[in-house]
Amino acid sequence: MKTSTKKYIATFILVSTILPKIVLAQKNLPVPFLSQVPDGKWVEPWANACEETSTAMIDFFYQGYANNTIDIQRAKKKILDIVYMEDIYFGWNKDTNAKQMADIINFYFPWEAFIVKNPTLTQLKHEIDVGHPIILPVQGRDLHNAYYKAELIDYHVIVISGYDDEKKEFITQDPATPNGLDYHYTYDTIMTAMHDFLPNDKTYKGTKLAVFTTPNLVKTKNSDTDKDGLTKIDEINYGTSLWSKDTDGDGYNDGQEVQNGYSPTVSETKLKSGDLIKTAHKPDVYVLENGKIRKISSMTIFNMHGWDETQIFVISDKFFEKYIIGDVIGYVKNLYSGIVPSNWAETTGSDSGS
Ligand SMILES: [Ca+2]
Ligand SMILES: [Ca+2]
Ligand SMILES: [Ca+2]
Repeated sequence: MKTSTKKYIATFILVSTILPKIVLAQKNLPVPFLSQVPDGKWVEPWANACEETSTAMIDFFYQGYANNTIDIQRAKKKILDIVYMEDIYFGWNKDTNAKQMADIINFYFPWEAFIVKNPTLTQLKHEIDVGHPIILPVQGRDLHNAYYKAELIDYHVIVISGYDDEKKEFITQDPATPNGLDYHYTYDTIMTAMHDFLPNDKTYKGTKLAVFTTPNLVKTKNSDTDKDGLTKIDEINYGTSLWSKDTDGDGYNDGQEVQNGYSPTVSETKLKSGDLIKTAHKPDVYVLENGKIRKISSMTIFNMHGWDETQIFVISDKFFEKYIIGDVIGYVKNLYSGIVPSNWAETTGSDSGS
């Protein structure tokens, strides 16, 4: 082998082995940051909502939301939903430990959580490398965060979203301060502060563990925590709630509706005049009017009425078939302005096809 060829190979090996390490030295997953006090007021349930807020951040992450795109109302609703899940499952919501957080996730969320005791630095970083943020219970005062309120010095929960090998720091989403977005703590600080909850200010003696997460459903896909006859994977496919038996609130359980061919997400019995409907398999949109349904002849007519696609209810074929079909909503001629939409009887059903 020629010397120049050897040099080339040596350089190639050097570059290809060192370069990936340099690139991986810093990594941060786009977990959207949420404050546990969305309104800035340290009152219940928010003052004790670090566990729920950490879970909510990771849920938004697995739903594909990037950094900083969650509005306050949406954040509040998600956190309150989790408080409600804890109330219905445990009968209380304050200070949930690692196992209880993992249980709530595994019961009610479309992703999974599992506890790893005494995780090493390498294990924690590996989770970030594979795209899985971590929920970390800590002894709050060990984080030495100057922004904290005094009452947070015992049990606290944060999200590890990234790491920086050059600075030897974890990048976290810390819900206890408005400055918690991408908050850096040293590796040593995190490894020291890591403790599961123990009551009576004893968290510093709690087990060292972390709650790892994964979007892959393995253990829980066939579970039916809300006991409505639909498994977790069914509920995800039908878009129904994992923690409510009756997603659309019409008095019929999700499983019962699916089994009988009705929509579990649209309260079909409560549809009223003016509502827009369609079925899942056909593009035609209809407006409900005095118990009859009238087809909207084109997108132009739809837009001229000021309707919006988000207003359309996708109903079951079975319920659709119960309706009497009325006149099409099409064009009417207007001598002065040309063509205007009509919502009333003299329509012809003609369609420009536009
Ligand atoms: Ca279910
Ligand atoms: Ca359900
Ligand atoms: Ca229902």
